[in-house]
Amino acid sequence: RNCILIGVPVQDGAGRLGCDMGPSAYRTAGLAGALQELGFAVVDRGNVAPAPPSGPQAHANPALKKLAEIVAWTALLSDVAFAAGGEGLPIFLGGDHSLAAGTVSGMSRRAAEEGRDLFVLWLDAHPDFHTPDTTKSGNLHGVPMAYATGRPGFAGVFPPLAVAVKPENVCMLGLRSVDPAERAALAEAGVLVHDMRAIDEHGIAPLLGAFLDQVAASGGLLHVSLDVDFLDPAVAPGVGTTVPGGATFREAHLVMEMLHDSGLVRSLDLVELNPFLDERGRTALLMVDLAASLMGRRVLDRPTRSF
Ligand code: DIR
Ligand code: MN
Ligand code: MN
Ligand code: MN
Repeated sequence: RNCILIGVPVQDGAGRLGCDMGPSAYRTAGLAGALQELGFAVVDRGNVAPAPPSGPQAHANPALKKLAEIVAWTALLSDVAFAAGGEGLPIFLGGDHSLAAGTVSGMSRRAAEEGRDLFVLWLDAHPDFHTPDTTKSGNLHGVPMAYATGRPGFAGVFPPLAVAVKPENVCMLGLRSVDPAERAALAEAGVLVHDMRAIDEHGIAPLLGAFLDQVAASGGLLHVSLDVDFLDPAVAPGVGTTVPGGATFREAHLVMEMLHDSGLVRSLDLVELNPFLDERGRTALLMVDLAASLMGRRVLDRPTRSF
């Protein structure tokens, strides 16, 4: 019942400033106290930071922004996640979504160390499945899942990947903004993707439930990466890349409570919160409530599924 909070104030992967304030906002919104109330021993490690790169890193795609900086964050976070994943349940307080290049690759190595597969639940409006060659915006928060699943285009650019996540072990939920190059790459890789239309047609519970059954059946570890823009902007305005038509307050809570009941979650990213764009902390508070639900806060007791 160890919970490790790790602040990751990276903002160089996003197109605008402000995500560096995310870790402070989660602390101000009471994340540690909420977890302690649920019975966890909480250790807040403070914020981590890589040494600044000595100079820019060259690449054929002139659109790329802050490549050397994000490469440094990825190398650091991969080691931090691998270590923390062996000591308790790490919660990475972003920071923009580029941090997942490090956290997912580090947790993948951790799972392999235990002789198991890493599974990833990606809750996001975007698949973040660009490579350094295909991104048009050049914002590197758009590439972490392509990196972590070992897509071509990262060799000699990003840190070498110890253990790639199998694309079929990834479930993306909530997609509604997918660039053409990402759509093609997702289909080719065989990632399980549920866009908002799938959620509307089937409901979110059966889609998530089928994935959790798959994780349980394989005995894998589950990493959850929650991007604020998974949520509808009406309930979560504090993010730089709002996309209309996102998950509702109730859908998001249902996802978190199902994740808790599964007993499968080993690590969590809370990413893309931009406190500069928030309304009096409401997005930070909602993200804390969702994290608490994932960690066991509930209305009435229900049987926990024992896998
Ligand atoms: C878009 C937006 N696909 C890009 N990506 C993200 O810039 O490549 N927004 N991750 O949050
Ligand atoms: Mn994202
Ligand atoms: Mn997003
Ligand atoms: Mn709840």
